[in-house]
Order: sequence, then C-alpha cells, then structure tokens
Amino acid sequence: MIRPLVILPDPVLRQLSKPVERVDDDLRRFADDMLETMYDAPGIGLAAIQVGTPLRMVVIDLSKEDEPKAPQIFINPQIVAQGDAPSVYEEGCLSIPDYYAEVERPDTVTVKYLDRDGKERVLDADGLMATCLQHEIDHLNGVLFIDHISKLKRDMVVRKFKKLAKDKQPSGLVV
Ligand code: GNR
Ligand code: NI
Repeated sequence: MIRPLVILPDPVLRQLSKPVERVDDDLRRFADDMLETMYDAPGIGLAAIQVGTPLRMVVIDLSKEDEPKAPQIFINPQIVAQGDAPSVYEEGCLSIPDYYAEVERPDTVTVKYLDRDGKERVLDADGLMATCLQHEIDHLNGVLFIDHISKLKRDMVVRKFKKLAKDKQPSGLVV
C-alpha cells in the first residue's frame, strides 16, 4: 500500500522517532509499504516518519533503473563510527519536493542495525550509501537536510513550502 508522504513544514517531520521493540510480520508489512511508497515517489531512501510513523526504521534502494531492485531495511540504525574526510553530495528529500542543495557529511559511516529478521548487522558504507544513511538517520531524529545548509537558504525554502501549504488550504479554494 502506497502511503501519503508528510511534506515540509508539517511538524511531524520534527518528531523524534522511537526504537522498534519487536521485529514481527506487522513491522515487515509496514516496511514493504515504505518500499512501495519510496519506489512510487520515486526515491532512493525513506524514513518511517516520512509516512507519519515515528519509528526508527529506514528503507533504502540504490539500484539503478536498469538493475534488479535491491531493497534494504534498517531497523534501529545507529552510526557507531564515521570517517574523518568530508564528502559533498547534492541532496534532495521526498518531504521537500523539487528542492536540491549540496550537503557536506562524513564520507564513510559504520552503521549498526537490525535486519528484517531482527538479526543484528553492521554495515561499512561509503559514497551514496553513506550519504543516504546519514540523511535517513537524521530523519529519525527530526533533522532535515536543509538543517545542514545556510540559514538564508533554509529560511527561503521553509517560507516557500509554508506558502505552498497555505495556498492548498480549503479556505483558499475558489470554485
Ligand atoms: O530520494 C532521495 N534522494 C537522495 C539524494 C541524495 C541524498 C539523499 C537522498 S534521500 C531521498 C529520499 C528521502 O527523502 N529520504 O529521506
Ligand atoms: Ni529525506
């Protein structure tokens, strides 16, 4: 089931997500909904809070269009180590549609998490996977990629999305 995305400036995006306590069939079904929503968007990652559920779960698929799908589920992901070198990527976010900006983050991260069977795993990530995992884990803490750009740019984006949300209010509907 494709779920509606939560869009800036919805305060839900600023919530702190809670650890998953049990990896069961309900959770796996929810993860499948997240993947379906991410593929539909389309995006390369999605945090549960982006569909309104404040749980510490992330899905990622970095496969290219002409490659087989490679869905990955990260439950309760934690960054346990990060590289010293910075890396800059142009980031976007499904909760901030059509806005892109360069963000600097550590170039590598080691992430500890539970897989879809509830088994503890450790992943050493670099490149786009390192960037994406940091972007998604930020979401679990109520942090957005625009929090890593200049205040001037951030204020411009937030103002634009506030106006878009206001224009979409039913009160502004002219029949
Ligand atoms: O689809 C997405 N693309 C992307 C590009 C660069 C860095 C991070 C991302 S994640 C984003 C999907 C999303 O909003 N995940 O939270
Ligand atoms: Ni995002």
